[in-house]
Amino acid sequence: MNPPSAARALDLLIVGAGFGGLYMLHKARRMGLHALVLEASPSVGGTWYHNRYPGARVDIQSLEYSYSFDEALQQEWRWTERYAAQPELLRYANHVADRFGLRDGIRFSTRMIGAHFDEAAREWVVRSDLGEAWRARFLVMASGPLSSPNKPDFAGLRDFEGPVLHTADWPHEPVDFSGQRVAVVGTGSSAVQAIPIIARQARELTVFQRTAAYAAPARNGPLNAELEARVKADYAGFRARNRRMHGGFGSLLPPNPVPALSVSAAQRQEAFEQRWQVGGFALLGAFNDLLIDLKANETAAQFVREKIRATVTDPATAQLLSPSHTLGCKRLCVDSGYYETFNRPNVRLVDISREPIERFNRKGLRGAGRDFEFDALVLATGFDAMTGTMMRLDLRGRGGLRIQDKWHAGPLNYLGLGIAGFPNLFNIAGPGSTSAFTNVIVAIEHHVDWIAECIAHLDARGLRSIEASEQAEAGWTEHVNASARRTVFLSCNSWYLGANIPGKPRMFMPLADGFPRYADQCTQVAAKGYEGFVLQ
Ligand code: N01
Repeated sequence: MNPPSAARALDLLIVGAGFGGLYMLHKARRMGLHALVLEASPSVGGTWYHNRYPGARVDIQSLEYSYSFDEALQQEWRWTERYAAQPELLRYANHVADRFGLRDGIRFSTRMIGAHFDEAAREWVVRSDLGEAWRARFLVMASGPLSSPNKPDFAGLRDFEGPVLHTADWPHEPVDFSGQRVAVVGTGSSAVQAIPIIARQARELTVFQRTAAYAAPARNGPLNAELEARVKADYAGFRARNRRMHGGFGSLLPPNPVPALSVSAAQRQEAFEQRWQVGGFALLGAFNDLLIDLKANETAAQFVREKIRATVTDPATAQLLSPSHTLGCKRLCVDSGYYETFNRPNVRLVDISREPIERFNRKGLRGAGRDFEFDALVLATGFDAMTGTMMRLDLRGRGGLRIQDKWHAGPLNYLGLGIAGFPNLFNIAGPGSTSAFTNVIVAIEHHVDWIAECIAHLDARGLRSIEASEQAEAGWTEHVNASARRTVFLSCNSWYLGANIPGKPRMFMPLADGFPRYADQCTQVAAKGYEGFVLQ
């Protein structure tokens, strides 16, 4: 890709108009920078644009999962439910785009396909699928950690005559399963949300499960007006308290600061039960060691298995639905009637853990040693998480270094924000940061603010490039690994590890250290003149 002379010049080129890209654009404009967003879709919203499967909703309370950067915005916006559903989240993203006049800074239906760093000019030359090119001083990847759907290469899938839908790439026209026999492959968060609703519509639903999921009840409902008023009376204080929480949310019910095995079995049961009644991720905060001590974790896992047994009437199905891995090692699902759905006469669960799907055919599939027929197929098979989107790009840094070569053994980075060999490129909510373990809007706002300050720092000093040093990068990679080793997260196969994608290098990608500590580290790096980065 030769740098085209006609390429238009920008301060910032931002990839993606989800929550990260929208705020980055707004922030850049406030700084007087000339910025442009490239967005492959025809509209804003990112993950909430694509994941429109039935039942899609956020798993962090909406009063928390929302922007904090503008007081008027957070005061005026009214969520209708405790956990907003996808259409409402999409309306919110559109509202933000309109309220801050962002649309004219976004090139829609334009996919960024590659970017090469021009060392002489110290600029990125970015190309779109429409053959256009831009030169930008900085490239900001706001393409999202969960934006490349995982579509497994099942044998014979093309032979299947019915519709094949993926939860992360759901059609925009309404999908009506009435009277149909539907198959769902996968039982992660997306499936757990979709299955109860599909089961109510379809004539017959067959769920193919490779690994059973832990799900805690959302206890969703209309947003409590008294709570909303209380939060809005001091929204800034509420946000600040959340930013001091490990995951950037949850200050309404902080974790219990004692280890699980320091109390009696009866006290443990009571603590779990209280949190179960609150719903959502509250369960994981019942004790302070559930995600770092396997024995403590097992007490909570056992509690959930008992709930499954008490809910699902057929003992064999209950047994199959009971996970054996560590609770929370794969992200805890937050559900509305998931386990109950398996009591319906039109729903059956098929274990494919030992005998996987062999192949699809015109009428259905052969798996678990049997043939199954259905009219429509839903793949709820997740994402090539954290790196999938970047690894599909023709992204080349200094000396033509390809991102595929740089990351062949895993996503090396420094602070999650920079990559050695890729000057002036910033990554929002990607690997090496706490993004996947954090209320992602908190993670996004933090990254955008940090990037903005960094650019202001460079500009104030007449510096033209910033690049992570290889030494800092190696240290950070070890830090991310060491943080994971102090937790239970290495005890199962998850997308955090890249284990859901055949052939993907296994490297624990998100930082499990907690948002407050991570944010402090980022602040200190900046305060020390961007220690670990080379500025020129
Ligand atoms: O994807 P997943 P997801 N054959 O990877 C199975 C966020 N999110 O879209 O566990 C058969 O969790 C796979 O099996 P296994 C959230 O961060 C949030 O559900 O690999 N099965 C698994 O059961 C979440 O963690 C919400 O053995 C195959 C499922 O497909 C992340 O997105 C809602 C298979 C994939 O589960 C991903 O969730 C939705 C194969 N070849 C998503 N390949 C909220 O609530 C995969 N599977 C906000």
